[in-house]
Amino acid sequence: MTSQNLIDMEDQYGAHNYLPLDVVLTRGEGIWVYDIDGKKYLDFLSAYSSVNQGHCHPRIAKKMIEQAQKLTITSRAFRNDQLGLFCKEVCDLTNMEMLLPMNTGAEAVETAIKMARKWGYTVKGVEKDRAEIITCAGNFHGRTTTIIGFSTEQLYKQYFGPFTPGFKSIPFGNPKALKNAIIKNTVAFLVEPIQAEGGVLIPPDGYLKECETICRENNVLLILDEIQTGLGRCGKLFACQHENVQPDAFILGKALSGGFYPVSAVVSTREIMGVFKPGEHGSTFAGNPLACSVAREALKVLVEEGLVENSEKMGNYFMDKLKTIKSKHIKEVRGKGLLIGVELVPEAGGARRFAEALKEEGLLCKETHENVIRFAPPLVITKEDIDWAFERIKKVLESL
Ligand code: IF1
Repeated sequence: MTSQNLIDMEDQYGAHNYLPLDVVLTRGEGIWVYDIDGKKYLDFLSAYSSVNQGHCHPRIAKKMIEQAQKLTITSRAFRNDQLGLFCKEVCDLTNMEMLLPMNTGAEAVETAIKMARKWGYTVKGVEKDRAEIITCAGNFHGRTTTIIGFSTEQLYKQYFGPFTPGFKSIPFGNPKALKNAIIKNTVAFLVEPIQAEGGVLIPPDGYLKECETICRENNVLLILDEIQTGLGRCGKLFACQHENVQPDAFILGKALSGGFYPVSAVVSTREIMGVFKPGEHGSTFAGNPLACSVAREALKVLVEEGLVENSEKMGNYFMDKLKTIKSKHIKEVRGKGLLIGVELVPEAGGARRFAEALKEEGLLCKETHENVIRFAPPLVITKEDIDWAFERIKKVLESL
């Protein structure tokens, strides 16, 4: 079958909820992916930061195969010999006390919402069914009906209502707005340290720290969605460590499994996570031994291979180079670690055509919103690979 055959089949039988670049990939290794004609591309999206460890990392692949031949799932009706180790290891990394495993990011966000509400009613003393959670304009936390209800992006929510009540939206990056939005029934502030989908939006320095203080003063939980910004992506293990912030809960996903398997989690303190009692929450696949074993190895790889440090180093190196490009299309280059956005001026004709041109040069990336090109390669990238990519990026941005 040719690429075109496969594209046509996907478009005929698959729902059209995406508009992918027309490249049909069949193999991946480290930072590289290969299409069915053998052409190779540098992956600058990393499956939205789920392959921080690089595609098909051999250590994680080996673990996955070993565990798949041993025991894959027990359900939570019984215990398995991987879950406790997984919980402990993630708690140690996050300086937290208890973990609740799920599968996708959106499920973990839903879990954090339930946790915060129950904490509000049973610990903080919020009036029955009146709990409020504050979220930010421009957020992206997933696709469930509750989560899209507090999205501010029409594309994600139009025609999918009615929505779940109990959420209040404030502008991102403005601590005063948080302070003013808090009422006695506020249980949590749910926020991304950097809004990736929002266009790689980096809040003012000190924002998160101020939010932490405001939350503490008002007995409101600070819940950080580090599904995309965490696990080394932004040059620290967690993006909030740039400001020495310790949230009340982390929401993790994506790279937690190195891209092998959907694994997500909420980690928090005993006081907060302790609100869940048997039967109140769960999922068939969550916490299964295959997921736990893969995730444990993915985290070991991240730490033992120094990927967090590499993200910081390579991120700075790449950013400095990008800033030297002289192109009439570029409005701003911004980012942290290896989460970098190049915002184009409105006259540039949209980021999509740049992504298409970069694809021809052997680089895969995706526009976010109209005008931002996002660069987020696997964290195993080397200086030489960045140099190779940079030449091509420069060429496209200066010549198109
Ligand atoms: C799609 C975006 C990225 C996330 C944060 C929760 C979730 C995500 C911060 C939900 C998921 C994804 C999902 C994917 C596209 C993608 C995305 F552009 F839409 F925003 F990465 F930038 N919190 N992000 O980024 O996790 O349930 O998907 O596991 O929905 O098309 P999930």
